[in-house]
Amino acid sequence: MKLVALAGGVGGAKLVHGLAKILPAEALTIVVNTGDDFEHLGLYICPDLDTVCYTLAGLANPVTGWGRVDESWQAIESMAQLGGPSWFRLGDKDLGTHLERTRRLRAGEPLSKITRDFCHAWGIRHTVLPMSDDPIATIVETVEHGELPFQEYFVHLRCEPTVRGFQFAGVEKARPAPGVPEAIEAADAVVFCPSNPWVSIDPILAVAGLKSGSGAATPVVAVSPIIGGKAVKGPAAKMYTELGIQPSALAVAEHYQNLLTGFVLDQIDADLEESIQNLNLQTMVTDTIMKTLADRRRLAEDVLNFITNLN
Ligand code: FO1
Repeated sequence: MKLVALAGGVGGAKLVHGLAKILPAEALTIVVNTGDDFEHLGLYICPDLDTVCYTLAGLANPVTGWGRVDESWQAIESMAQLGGPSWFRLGDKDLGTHLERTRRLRAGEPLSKITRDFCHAWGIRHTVLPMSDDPIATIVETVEHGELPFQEYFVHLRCEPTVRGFQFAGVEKARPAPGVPEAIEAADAVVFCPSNPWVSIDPILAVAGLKSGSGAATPVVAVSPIIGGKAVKGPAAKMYTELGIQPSALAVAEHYQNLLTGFVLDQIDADLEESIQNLNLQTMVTDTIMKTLADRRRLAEDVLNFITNLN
């Protein structure tokens, strides 16, 4: 089975890690959101791409989910001592990634090629692709501050502003990265990882597109990032509420509805299964919480079994 997984940061990285433990290298292509990317301190930072790669390489910080394990913070702390901006915590090891990526981007190399080389250096065998080599910036429209660049909203303002909507600046001119359309075309199934629908999966769909949906040749399955009305991590549930939608697995299924064949929801939300099936989606109820590596693998196995048994 050839699978394409669409992923944002921490939640998406956990499921693709599980999938990568089961599927051989040629059977899994991971397309990662780059809408969160930004230039900071003169460096080009790709948070979701790095989170996915560090996780697959076993280099991720297990506490935060982002950044590197066994990290030190000397550079950012000496900068803070000088009065420099330290709200976005870049660790010393992580800085090496940003320095080298920025150097190569400035030399004119595309992000997809740099990512391929970094994956090779980190021992990652599965294909990891940025959604695009072109700049696309997620902008969060807020009540209090108007339009905010994503990391300004997410990290600097701790997701506190009230969300009114989103824009993906640059998407009209952007093309999917080389390999993305080909991987989707060749896929036996596409999985939307349990990432934020608004700011992780939607930007990927905005540039990479998918032929919609139920009944189309390639099955598309989403795993809910909302469990019991709450996001496992991050502001997804808060965003739904502020946009006037009650956060739930059903709301996620409705969000993606026209693209999906199947939907995976947590056992806590089993009472929503019938409503989701009424959207003309096939469903699987399982334990979707991924605390351990074994959990990642188990959920990945469940998702693969679900896909194999879709009608
Ligand atoms: N998230 C935070 O909440 N605070 C940080 O200081 C922070 C730094 C950071 C550095 C590198 C990196 O790759 C990710 C980092 N993140 C940080 C996570 C990141 O902002 C978000 O997880 C994603 O953009 C949302 O998926």
